[in-house]
Amino acid sequence: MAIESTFIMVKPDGVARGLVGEVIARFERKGLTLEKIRKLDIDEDLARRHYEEHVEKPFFPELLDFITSGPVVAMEWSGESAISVCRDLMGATDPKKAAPGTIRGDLGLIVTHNLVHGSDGPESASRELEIFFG
Ligand code: D4T
Repeated sequence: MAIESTFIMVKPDGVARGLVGEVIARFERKGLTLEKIRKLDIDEDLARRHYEEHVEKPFFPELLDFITSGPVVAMEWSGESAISVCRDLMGATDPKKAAPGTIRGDLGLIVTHNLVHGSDGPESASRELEIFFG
């Protein structure tokens, strides 16, 4: 048994579309446990810290505009292999390519507006949980 904690965020498109409950329900039905949750606005400083590995990428300006465009819902989820299980439930980064049955595959279309973020490994999980929950 490897119980992990991971950072999950419903992005501004998911909050604006009223899909917070849908996302939470999918993780809950899988058997994961919601540990912490908060709604907040992301400012430019926080966006640059959270997306530090993407700051130099060509898509960063668009990502920055989007992630600061409205409130997000930040969460900590725990459970057996929670990091990879959450990534699997979310689906591929580009919703056009994400498998049906996943959050992005069922509910998204455009890569920038891909509804959710989930930590991609144990180091990013602890870094991101520290940024959003201290
Ligand atoms: P996040 O970090 O949001 O969970 O997404 P992923 O882990 O699945 O994907 P990522 O880090 O490669 O991308 C981060 C974020 O940038 C947006 N993005 C990505 C974008 O707007 N245009 C692009 O071309 C790419 C590759 C979507 C997710």
